[in-house]
Amino acid sequence: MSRILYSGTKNASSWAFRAWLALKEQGIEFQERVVDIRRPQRFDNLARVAEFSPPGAVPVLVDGDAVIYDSLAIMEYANDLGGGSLLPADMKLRAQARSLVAWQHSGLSNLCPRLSFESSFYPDRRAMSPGEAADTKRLFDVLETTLLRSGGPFLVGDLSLADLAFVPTLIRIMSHAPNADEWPLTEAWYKLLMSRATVQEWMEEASRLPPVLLDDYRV
Ligand SMILES: N[C@@H](CCC(=O)N[C@@H](CS)C(=O)NCC(=O)O)C(=O)O
Repeated sequence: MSRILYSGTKNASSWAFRAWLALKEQGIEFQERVVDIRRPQRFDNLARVAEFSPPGAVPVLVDGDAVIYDSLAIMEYANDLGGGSLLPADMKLRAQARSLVAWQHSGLSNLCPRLSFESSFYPDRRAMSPGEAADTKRLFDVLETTLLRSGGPFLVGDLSLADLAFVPTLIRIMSHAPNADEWPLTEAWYKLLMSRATVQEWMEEASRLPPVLLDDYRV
């Protein structure tokens, strides 16, 4: 089997998590090579990735002679390989799912930037700042409305790339905001996603790793 996913340290690599999830959810076989992206070895390791993948970042999927980089491209490829079941068949619903994925990919990376994916695994997590609570409310209000419109339990129809793209963000936020009573549909959706075997497999491995401490978490 020639398909190789260059993934990242599991408690530090939210983008790799998304690509990995889409492949796993589609039942696609692949070998996984975990690239250690912790400092200082991060720089040498990613320089080696740059020898075959222009961005020099993870994730990268190498499938025979195709080098597919960026989590979004890998998620779409996983969906194609698996027959398209991770995007709705209806064109408008598909566009809605892609809008959510694109928003997560291009705009939401700056949401609560100091609540990194790494910080979800810290044993002593701090409280959210007022700004982080406001960012969370803005996002969760949208998710709640989206779930109300879809009728649940997923954002758009069946489980889709949109749900998977949000998993690491939900983990970052929910590990710092245990009370989500204001958004019952979002909380139920979060619990449903967390109960999936794929998500549990990643999180169990990630939880066993030594925490990756980042300087800006507490300042
Ligand atoms: N837009 C890229 C972002 C990938 C990314 O930032 N990956 C991190 C690890 S999670 C990385 O390898 N960063 C190294 C770098 O960008 O120099 C994607 O979605 O795949």
